[in-house]
Amino acid sequence: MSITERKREIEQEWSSCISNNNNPLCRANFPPNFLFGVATSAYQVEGACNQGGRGPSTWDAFSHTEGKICDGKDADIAVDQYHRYKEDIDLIAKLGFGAYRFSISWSRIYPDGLGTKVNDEGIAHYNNLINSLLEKGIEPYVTLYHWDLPLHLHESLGGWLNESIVKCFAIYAETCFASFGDRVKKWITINEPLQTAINGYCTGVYAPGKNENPSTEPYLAAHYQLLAHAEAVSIYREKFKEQQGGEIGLVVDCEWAEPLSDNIEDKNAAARRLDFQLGWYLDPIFYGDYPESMQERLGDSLPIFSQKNKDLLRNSVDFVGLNHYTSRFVRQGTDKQNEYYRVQEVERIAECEGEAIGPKAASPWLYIVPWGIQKVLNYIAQRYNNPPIYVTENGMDDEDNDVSPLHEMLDDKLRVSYYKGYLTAVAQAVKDGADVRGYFAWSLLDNFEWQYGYTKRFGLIYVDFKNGLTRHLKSSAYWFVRFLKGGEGKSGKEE
Ligand code: GBH
Repeated sequence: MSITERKREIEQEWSSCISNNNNPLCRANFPPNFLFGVATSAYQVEGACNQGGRGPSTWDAFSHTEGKICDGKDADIAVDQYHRYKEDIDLIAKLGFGAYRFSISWSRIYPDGLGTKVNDEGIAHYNNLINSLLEKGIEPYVTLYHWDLPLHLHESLGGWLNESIVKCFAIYAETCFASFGDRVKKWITINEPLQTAINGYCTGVYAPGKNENPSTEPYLAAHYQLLAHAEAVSIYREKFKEQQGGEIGLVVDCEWAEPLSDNIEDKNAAARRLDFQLGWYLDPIFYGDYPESMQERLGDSLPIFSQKNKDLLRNSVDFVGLNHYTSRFVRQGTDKQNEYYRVQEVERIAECEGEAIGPKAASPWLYIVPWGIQKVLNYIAQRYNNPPIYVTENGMDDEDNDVSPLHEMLDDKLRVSYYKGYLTAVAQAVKDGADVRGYFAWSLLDNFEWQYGYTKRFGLIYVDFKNGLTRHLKSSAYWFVRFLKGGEGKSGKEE
């Protein structure tokens, strides 16, 4: 079947489903207690890399290495949220979001990561951030690890490849629970362990930039991330949960994999693709071990869980966080470039014979496919017995450009239509029965987009990097203001 035919089939199904249901989209399509928030991560927004006693992270070292970041920039200053958090919190309040998902920089708490001496200035900074959020009625959703590993842990231990990192993470996590848990009720241990495993240790496009052992190291890095997660959760549950009354989870990322045809080979390939993204992390948590398809294909490269590991991992989440941006058609095939896809025997297809799976955003990987999020949410609900889910990131990027006047950059019509489409699909998944409790837009503001530097803009708020990092609301931010007030759609008026 051609991509054109397959796409037409799915889109017909999708458009008949939305025209029967929640059209036009409005707040009332979601349950009244459904949470809307906005997200960032420490390295991408904080800056102040040498201030407040912060130690260096692997991303400092990586971004300072020539050739790693496409515009040659780093996040030493980023959008300076470390100093401007009050202004940013005012903006979150103005937009009407009920929650802010941010991450703590591990090396602000323990500058060398070892967990011997806590940096009080780091603790004070996050206390200020959390208190300011609460003053405005914004709930903090706190990620402990969003890729910025204390550099010393990489240099002295080999980072995620060494089992002793599990202990270091546990100490760090415990310090955070003890310091902030009286006010933070939602914890996320690790953001997208898949990306650290693959881009950190297979392709090397993320810190620490390793690609020498692509058929073994990613699986080791994933293994110790899972164990670190489980250890932190067990500490939270044993020492803090009863008194503090919060919840803890993990954030996984998954692009939807749609079989290109009804052939059994393609269906199996798409199923494997999901195993190698989601099952890799969620199967050990819900079922105690890696998916069979991974065990079969990886053999000895896949580490083994001891009984003790399995017991610790099992049910080690109160909720699943899902980061989702895009989808692909998938068929059985070989990818000779990338060891991770080669071993899965899958080929991901975004464009074929001039037809794409959806319109393109700025990042080369990001195609706009709203129906994909409904499918991935329903898949998680079915496969893992309907756990509580938060969509912890969803959004799209525009290309930075020097020529367009500001007012054009601010009128981000494509982003507005992205959010309308994806939120419609999330509402649909809720109606289908998936236990989705909340949704976070990525991102609050334009920021350091990893290997793409500042060339890609994901923000609802524009940051003028040439003029003192001033913040300007984009059309999508105004769209959220209306949507969150319950106005959007009610008049029946479409923009
Ligand atoms: C999220 O990852 C991150 O959590 C967030 O920090 C980031 O800013 C946001 O995405 C936007 O990128 O080039 O084909 O190898 C989302 C998962 C991981 C998806 C890297 C794209 C690169 C694909 N992303 N991946 S490719």
